[in-house]
Amino acid sequence: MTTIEDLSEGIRAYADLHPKPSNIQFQYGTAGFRTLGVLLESVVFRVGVLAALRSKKLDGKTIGVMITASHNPEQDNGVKLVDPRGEMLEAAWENHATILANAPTTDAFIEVVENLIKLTKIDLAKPANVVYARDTRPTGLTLVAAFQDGLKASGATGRNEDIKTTPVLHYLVRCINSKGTAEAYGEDSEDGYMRKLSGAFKKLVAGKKTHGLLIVDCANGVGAPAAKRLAQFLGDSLPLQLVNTSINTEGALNNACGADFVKTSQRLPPSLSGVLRAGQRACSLDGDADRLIFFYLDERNQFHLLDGDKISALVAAFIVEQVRLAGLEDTIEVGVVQTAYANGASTKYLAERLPVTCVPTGVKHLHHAAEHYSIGVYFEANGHGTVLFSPSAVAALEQRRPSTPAQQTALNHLKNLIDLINQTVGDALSDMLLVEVVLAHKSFSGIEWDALYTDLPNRLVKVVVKDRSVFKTEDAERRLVAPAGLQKKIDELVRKYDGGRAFVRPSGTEDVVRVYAEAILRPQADELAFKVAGLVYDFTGGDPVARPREFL
Ligand code: 16G
Ligand code: MG
Repeated sequence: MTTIEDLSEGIRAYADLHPKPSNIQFQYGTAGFRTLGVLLESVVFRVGVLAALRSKKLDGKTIGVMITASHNPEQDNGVKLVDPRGEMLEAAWENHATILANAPTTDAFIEVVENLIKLTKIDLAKPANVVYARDTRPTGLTLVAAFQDGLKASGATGRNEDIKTTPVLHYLVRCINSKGTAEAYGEDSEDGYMRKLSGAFKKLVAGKKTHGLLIVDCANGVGAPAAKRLAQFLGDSLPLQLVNTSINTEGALNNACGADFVKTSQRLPPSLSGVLRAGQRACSLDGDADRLIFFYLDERNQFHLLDGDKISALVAAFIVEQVRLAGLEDTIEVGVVQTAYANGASTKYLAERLPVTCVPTGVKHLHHAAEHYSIGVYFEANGHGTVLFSPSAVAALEQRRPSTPAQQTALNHLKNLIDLINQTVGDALSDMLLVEVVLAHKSFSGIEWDALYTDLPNRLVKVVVKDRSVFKTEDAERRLVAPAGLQKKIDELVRKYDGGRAFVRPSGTEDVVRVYAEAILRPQADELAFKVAGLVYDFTGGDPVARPREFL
């Protein structure tokens, strides 16, 4: 397609097959478009056109598209775009995506496409290349077909990767675009990814003891086939027992299992009771395998969560240690990025050892902040995160001439970590191997890892309000600026609680306001959360009769 007329004609030939539902407004949010899968056909068709345009805009570089709704219920689906280096879509284009998705008719859609081409000065003569994949959801295949129509309508070349994890798709995008350059990221195939990760893992644990069988809860999602393949590559270096692998059982995806279930309900997936033994460690992936939560049962069969904060503490301390052992502490600064949801005890533990930054919720904020450190460790408490090695850190590692065998060993470890850790996005399988490396090096079981610090009791509640857009935050979402006066009331309340901390923010993914509270004692954390929720409810002029009982 080299002219606007050709493109308009192409779109006209397909767009009416995928009309926009009239009563819905779509929004490209923190995780792309996400809603009931059956409502998304028009959106994915248009994302096909958008991905083609994005590729043309970037001189034919390959753009990634992932069809997934991650940890959401099985009937939901979603779609997001991946930029050429494997990172999330540039913010300005999120806006373009929303506009394209909401054009009410084919004519209106063609008009906004033409406007976008003019506005962003796209040369339509450039090629368009797109690689795409989906998770295991039942609506995935139909949506892929609609998406392919979008590619056909715009004359783009598509590469169908079928069922893949979100992090593998990000990996592939980076590999394809960096092929043949000095920054070549790896072989552009899932097996290439498996080889890279497992190869680095084996080098990092050579001569160390891993702690027996690791149970992996695959959330009955796309992580299951990927973990199965990874287990073959790992062989004896890390025995895995995969559970919740039923990707074809209706209703099973993310149902009472997976990282989101474990983190939110703070308990063992019922499917693991009788499977997980006391002292043994296990981990849960989410529905698209970009989030990871560990846990174990103690000798009294009590459940213990090892969440993103615990992963961050374990990994950051290990990397700091290796940098020091390599004699590079003056050259490489390791820093950590968290959000307001990070447990206060984790922030204290980390801040005593290295610089810590707090940013608003959402992976893109953490990712960008982590890029400012030479080695940036970022994890959300919910288990999404990774470690970024900056070009200057990579160069420092390459140039370093070690003067002792111990320095040489630490240097090798750091270089292998670059290969082990997915540099494009949080990756449950890569993070799982990373945790296992550190545990093997430290001879830690889950119990010693958990003992790095003790979580402050905390409570998360959501409040349904009339209009969540009236809630405005500052200071990385830790304080409210609107509605006026509410923050002062929260401050007065928090002061009454020993070790109390609480904050309120509008959700980016649901029509609710979230309240987080922590305190030294469990009942106090609960009480503080509910009292703040009550304040939120009152301030939004809610009907007192309808005021939920637990907020009283
Ligand atoms: C999205 C974000 C996740 C964040 C969550 C918060 C990405 C890829 N995902 O799932 O990072 O923790 O939203 O949800 O950015 P909330 O705004 O509803 O609390
Ligand atoms: Mg996910």
